[in-house]
Amino acid sequence: MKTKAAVAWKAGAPLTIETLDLDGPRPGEVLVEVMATGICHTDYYTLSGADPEGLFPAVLGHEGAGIVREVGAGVTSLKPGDHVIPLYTPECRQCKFCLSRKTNLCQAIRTTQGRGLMPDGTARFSLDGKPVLHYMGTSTFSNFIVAPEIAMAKIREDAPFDVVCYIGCGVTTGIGAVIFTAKVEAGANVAVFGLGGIGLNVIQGARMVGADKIIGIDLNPEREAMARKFGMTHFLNPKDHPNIVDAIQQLTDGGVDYSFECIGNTTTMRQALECCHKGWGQSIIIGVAEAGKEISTRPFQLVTGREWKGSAFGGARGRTDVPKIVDWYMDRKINIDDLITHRLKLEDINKGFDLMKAGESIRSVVVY
Ligand code: NAD
Ligand code: AHE
Ligand code: ZN
Repeated sequence: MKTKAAVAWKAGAPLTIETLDLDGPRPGEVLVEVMATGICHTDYYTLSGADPEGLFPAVLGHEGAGIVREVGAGVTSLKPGDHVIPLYTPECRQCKFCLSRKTNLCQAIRTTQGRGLMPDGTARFSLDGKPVLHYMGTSTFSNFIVAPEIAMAKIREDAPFDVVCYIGCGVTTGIGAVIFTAKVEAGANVAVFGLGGIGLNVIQGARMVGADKIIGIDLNPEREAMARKFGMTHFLNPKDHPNIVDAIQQLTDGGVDYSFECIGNTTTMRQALECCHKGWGQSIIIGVAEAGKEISTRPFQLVTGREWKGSAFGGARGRTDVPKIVDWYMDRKINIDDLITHRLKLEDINKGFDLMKAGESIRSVVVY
C-alpha cells in the first residue's frame, strides 16, 4: 500500500512529505493507521545529527496513537479496529529483561530497531524501490506503519488520539520517572531541570505523589506560569542564579531528595546530581545528551550518598502501564490538554520543530 509520510533525508535538513510504499505486516506484526503524533525533542535530536544511532533516510516519530487495520500471522493480542499506542520500548514478557522484573528495557527487538529495521532485518517503507528506514520501531510521522505486536499498547476506544498520543512518550516518561523509576514519596523535595514536554510531566507526577517543594529550573522565563499550574512551587532561572546548586540547597535545607534532568545537557546533569541531599538524594537522568558528551562529578558526591540513575520511557512497561495512564487521563487524574500547545497538519511538521527550537511550544501534535 501507499502511505503519506514526512521523510528525514539527512541530518539537519527539513523533512519532506512523500508518498511511500509500505509492505504489509509479516508474522507477529500489525499494520496501524496513525491518527496523531506528538513531536518530541528526541526526534529533533536525531534529525539534528547528534544521535549516534541516527540513520537516514528514515521516517522519524515515536509519540503516536492509532488504529490497527490488519494483523499478520500469529498475532493473538490485537485485531483490526483496536486502538493502540505504538511503543518504542516494547514489552515481550519473555526476554531476560522483561522476566527480571528489574527493568522496562525489553530487548527482544532492540538490535534491529536500532538499525531502523523490523525484527526480520528488513524495512517495510520504500520509495522508488529503495528502502526508507524505520525509527525507534515506531515511525509515527507516517500515516500508516507496520510494527511488531509486542510494540503496541492496546488502549480504550473513547480516548482522543490527538491527546493520548503524547502518552506514547512525554507523559509516560515524565510521570513514570517519578513513580516507577524514582518512586518519589509524599513529602519529598524535588528539583526538575528543564520545563519542556518532559519536565512538566515530571512536575505533575511529583504533585500526584504529594511531593513538598517542587523546584523548576529553566532558562526560559515563559515556562514559569505553566509549571506553576502543574504543581511547581519554586522557579529558578539560571540566568538569575549563577550558582544553581547553592540556590537549590538553600531552598531545601541542604538539597533535594530527588532531582530529574530533562534537558539533555551534561552540565545540568552534574548540577542535578550535586543539588541532591547528602546521604540519600537521587538524581534521575532523563535528557538525552548528544554523541560524544560524557558526564562527570567528583566521586565524593557518590561516596557521600548521592545516587545517579537514568530512566527510559519513565521505567514504564508499555503494554501493561500505558493503558492505565490513558485511564488516568480519561478520569482527569492527569492533565495533558494544557501541554498540547499546537496542532498541525503533517505538511506543516517542520513548523513543529521550529516552535520547539524557539521555545514557543510545549508539545506540537500532528493530526492526520
Ligand atoms: P523540550 O525542548 O520540550 O524542553 C527542554 C527544556 O529545557 C526547555 O524548556 C528549555 O528552555 C530548557 N533548557 C534548555 N537548556 C537549558 C539549560 N541549560 N538550563 C535550563 N533549562 C534549559 O524537550 P523535551 O521534549 O521535554 O525533552 C527533554 C529531554 O528529554 C530531551 O533531551 C529528550 O531527548 C529527552 N527525552 C528522554 C526520554 C527518555 O526516555 N529518557 C524521553 C523523552 C525525551
Ligand atoms: N539513540 C540514542 C538513544 C536515545 C535514548 O536514550 N532514547 C531513549 C528514549 S528517548 C524518547 O524520547 C531510550 O528509550 N533509550 C533506551 C534505548 O534502548 O534506546 C543514542 O544516544 O544512542
Ligand atoms: Zn520522546
